[in-house]
Amino acid sequence: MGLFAKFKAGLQKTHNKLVHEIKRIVTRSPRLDAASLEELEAALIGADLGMELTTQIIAKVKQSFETQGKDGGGFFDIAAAEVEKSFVASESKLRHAPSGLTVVSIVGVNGTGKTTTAAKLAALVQGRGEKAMLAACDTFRAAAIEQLKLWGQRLKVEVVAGTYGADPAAVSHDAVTAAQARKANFLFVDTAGRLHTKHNLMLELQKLHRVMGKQLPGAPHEVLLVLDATTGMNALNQAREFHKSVPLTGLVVTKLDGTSKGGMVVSIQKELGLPVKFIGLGEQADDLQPFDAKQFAEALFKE
Ligand SMILES: Nc1nc2c(ncn2[C@@H]2O[C@H](COP(=O)(O)OP(=O)(O)OP(=O)(O)O)[C@@H](O)[C@H]2O)c(=O)[nH]1
Ligand SMILES: [Mg+2]
Repeated sequence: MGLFAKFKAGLQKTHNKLVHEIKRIVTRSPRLDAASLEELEAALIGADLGMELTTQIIAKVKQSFETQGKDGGGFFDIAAAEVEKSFVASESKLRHAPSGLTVVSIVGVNGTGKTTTAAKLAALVQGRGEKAMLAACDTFRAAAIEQLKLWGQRLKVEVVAGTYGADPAAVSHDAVTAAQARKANFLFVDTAGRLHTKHNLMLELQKLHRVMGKQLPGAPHEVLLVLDATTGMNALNQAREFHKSVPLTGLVVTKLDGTSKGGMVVSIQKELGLPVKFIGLGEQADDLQPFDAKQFAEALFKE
C-alpha cells in the first residue's frame, strides 16, 4: 500500500464523517447561507479541528463562494489547503545524535500505545537499514517486559530488559551500555504508563532521563509523548503536564483508525507548538507512519 492509501485507510472514520456531513450540507442548500455555514462549522469542530482553524476555513470558503459561486469540490480543496498550512513547519523527522547512538524515550499515560510505538519505530529504523535496539524500562506493569520481548523476537530486534520491580533508570543504563557496545544507531526506550498527575512517577521519569544523559551526553535525544487519539482533547492536558516535567521533542498520535475526531492532530500540535512526528493508523508493525501534513490533509478531505 502506498503512503497516501495508508493515510486514507487509517483516517477513514474521520474522513467519512467529515465528507458525508459536508456533502449533505452543501448539496442540500441552494446557496451557502448563514445557516449552512454554521452547520459546516459544526462539522469541522465535531472532527476536533479546533475553533481557530475552523473559523479560518469558513472565512476562506465564504470568500471563495462570494467571488466564484457555489462549488462543493471547492470546499474540500480549501479545507485541505488550510489544514496543511496550519502545521508548524518544524522538523517532523526523527532526531539524530551528531554521531553514534541516538536515544529515543517513549513516554505517556497508561495504554496510549507506547510499547507498540517503540516496537514500530524499531521496525521503521531497521527498514532503513539502521540498527535498532529496545530497552524494556517498564518494570512495573505485569507482562510489560514479555510484551516488548515478543515484539523483539518478531522484528529481530534485541531487547535489553531487567526484572520486574527493578529501577527503570538502572535498566536504561544497561541498555545504553549494550547499545553502544553493539554499535546500534537507535535505542528506543519503552517506559511505564504514568498519569501526569502522579508527582513521584514524573520524578522517576526525570531520573531515568538524567541517568541516560550522564552516561551519554545529549541522551535522550528525542522524547516522544504518545497520545491516544480516541481520548480526544484530554490528550492536550496530558501533553501540557508531561511537557512541564520532561521537556518533550515531539508527539506520536496513535489509534487514529479508531476515531472520527482525527482533527485533534491539528489542534493539538497548534496548541502545544510541538511537532507531530508519527501517527498510528493500526496495530501492525507498518501502521506507524512518519507524519506528513499534505498527505494528512488530503486524506481527511479528498476523495
Ligand atoms: N487500532 C490501533 N491500536 C493501537 C495503535 N497503537 C497501539 N494500539 C493498541 O493499543 C493497545 C495498547 O498498546 P500498548 O503499546 O501496549 O500501550 P502502552 O502505552 O504501552 O500501555 P501501558 O504500557 O500499559 O501503559 C494495544 O492493543 C495496541 O495494539 C494504533 O495506532 N491503532
Ligand atoms: Mg507499555
